Amino acid sequence: MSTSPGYRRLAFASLTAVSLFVAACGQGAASPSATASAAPSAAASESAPASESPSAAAAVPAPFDAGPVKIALVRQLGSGDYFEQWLAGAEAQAEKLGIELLTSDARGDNAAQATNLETAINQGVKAIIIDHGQTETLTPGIDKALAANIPVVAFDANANNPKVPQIEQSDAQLAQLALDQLVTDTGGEGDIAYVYVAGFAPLDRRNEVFEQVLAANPGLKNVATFGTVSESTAAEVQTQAAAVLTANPGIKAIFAPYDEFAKGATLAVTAAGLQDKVKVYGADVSTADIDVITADGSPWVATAGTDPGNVGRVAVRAAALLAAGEAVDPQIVVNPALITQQFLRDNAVTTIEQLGEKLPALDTPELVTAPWFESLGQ
Ligand code: SR1
Repeated sequence: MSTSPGYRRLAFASLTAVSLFVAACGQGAASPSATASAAPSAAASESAPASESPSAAAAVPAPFDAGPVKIALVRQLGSGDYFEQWLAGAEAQAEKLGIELLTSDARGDNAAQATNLETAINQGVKAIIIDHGQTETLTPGIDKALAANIPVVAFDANANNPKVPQIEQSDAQLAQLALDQLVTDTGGEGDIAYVYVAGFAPLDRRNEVFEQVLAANPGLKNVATFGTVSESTAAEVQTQAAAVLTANPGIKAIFAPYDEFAKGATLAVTAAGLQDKVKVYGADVSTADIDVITADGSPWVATAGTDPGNVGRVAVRAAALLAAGEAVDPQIVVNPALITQQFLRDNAVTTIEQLGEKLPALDTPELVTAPWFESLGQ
């Protein structure tokens, strides 16, 4: 668990690239003609853009041509399978590009994340990756970073600033995939429960789809909405779900669109002996999640997600381009896939690496890239 607060220099871990079948296309590749770009770093602005010379395709631009480049990763939350695998991917990508990734984890404390953002600005970083967080608490720091010519890219945080490219996993599609399965399995009828906490950009986007699906399926009745996001989300959701199941014996499905939610719901259903009656539809996937999904009698029958390590790699590549003064798409979308319990069992998938072998589209090395990355060993 990456729970230590404050900043630390990261040891680099490798994560095997994985991929899965993609439900839809539309991924934005980095492009010099893309419309959103953050202000170039001071170092980058002193050198000619790589695209100006004929040999530029593989020429390494400043500041990457002169030793390790500091980039900050400012996280709101770092605990849990999703965030740990995301970080492993980011670290591996950073190592390949000659980036010293300075990572902070606010452990769910928005004020601490704002302070960590200020700290990053003062550390002389060439770009900043914001990972989750609230618009209000992040805005002053983002404005300050941009004013200091430090480009910023945000993953799952609404920066509300056209100079800050946004990375997301297509949360709408992710929710739709899981909910389509829920509707299919339930026939669009019956009591369901929903795990949701407002104020987190990806969860709010998924919630919009949940409300649309409920409206389109009047036979489905959401009898309880509950949830907690903390450093012990799964355990807290388990306790809440147990109470909800006791109070609502008619529930036949739980929509839990975050893997910590889904794990908590799964534990509660199993502890209550309701696994044959109540099914869980989740989000995200990791080796630990695959273990839970494929366990004998597991009620977690479907999840929709990306490879978190791949998303971490995409974020670091976007930050690298911005640090070099290059543009990236204003919206970078990593598409999710539906992964069912049946699929995992049929294919004997027990790890996320094996999942990647079965579903290669989970890895998106072409999403946000540049020829000069190859010169750095990417
Ligand atoms: C508390 S927000 C949790 C979500 O962030 C990422 O988007 C993951 O998909 C996770 O479900």
